[in-house]
Amino acid sequence: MKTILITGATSGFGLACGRRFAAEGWQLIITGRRAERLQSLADEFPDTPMHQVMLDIRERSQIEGMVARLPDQFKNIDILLNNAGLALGVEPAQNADLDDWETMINTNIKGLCTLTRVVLPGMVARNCGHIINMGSVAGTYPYPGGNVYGAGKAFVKQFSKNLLCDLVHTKIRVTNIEPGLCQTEFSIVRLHGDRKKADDIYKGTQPVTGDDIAEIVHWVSSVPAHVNINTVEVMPVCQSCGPFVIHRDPA
Ligand code: NDP
Ligand code: 8X3
Repeated sequence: MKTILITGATSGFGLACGRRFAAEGWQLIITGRRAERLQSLADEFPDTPMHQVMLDIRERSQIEGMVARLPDQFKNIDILLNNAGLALGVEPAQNADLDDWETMINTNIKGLCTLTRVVLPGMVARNCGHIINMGSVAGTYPYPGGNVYGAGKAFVKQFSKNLLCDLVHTKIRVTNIEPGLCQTEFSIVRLHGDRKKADDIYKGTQPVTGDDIAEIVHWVSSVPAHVNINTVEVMPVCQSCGPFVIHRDPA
């Protein structure tokens, strides 16, 4: 039975991927801070072996402890899905909350790097595995208020490509998924719990869903073993890029 470790399996993409891989007969290591949500995912699939770990990805000691204490049955990780992450705030840089910036950096960059570093030696020793990172279109296209969130996803993009360089002599695959407008709890979190404002973001659109992303994550992992999907950029059909903005001084 193959094993996938999913960070952020309590909501959105991670939860949808958990359901998808469980339905495909994989066993799961599911992580997140909300233990009751991990339990309810496990309850949905009583026949699927699921190892639940309440984990704050910002804490190196928790990551090291989780991997060191994996039960034998779950030690050989086939896919690491580095999905846990968040955006906080939409303020311009000069007004942004430094605590929000620190949380994004510690979650989206530090947490992702630390877990990757801790899991990789096992994959290299077995000469197999797949690291799937959750990047974002924000890592490629700048927008007002994207500041540290977008810069963090640009880090994830480059980290993914650099991993491929270090692992070129192995059979390990690395993929960066870069979604655009998707409806999950993402906007509620970004807007500090303002559900009305979060709902407004999706008004009149048909956003990408968690299930759509789970389909893509499953697809990148099921192409032939000699094929590496480096990057998948995905937007809903209703989304595109804007023109350059030019500020002109009054004549
Ligand atoms: P959700 O808010 O629905 O899910 C985020 C997940 O991340 C939750 O399971 C949450 O778990 C987990 N998480 C956040 N902080 C921590 C932490 N400190 N420790 C452990 N887990 C944490 O959002 P999405 O599913 O949309 O987001 C998943 C990923 O996709 C993120 O990396 C996001 O940046 C990225 N993304 C999202 C897009 C979107 O529009 N939705 C588009 C592009 C990329 P818990 O709170 O239980 O700890
Ligand atoms: C989430 C997509 O455009 O809100 O990463 O930054 S966006």
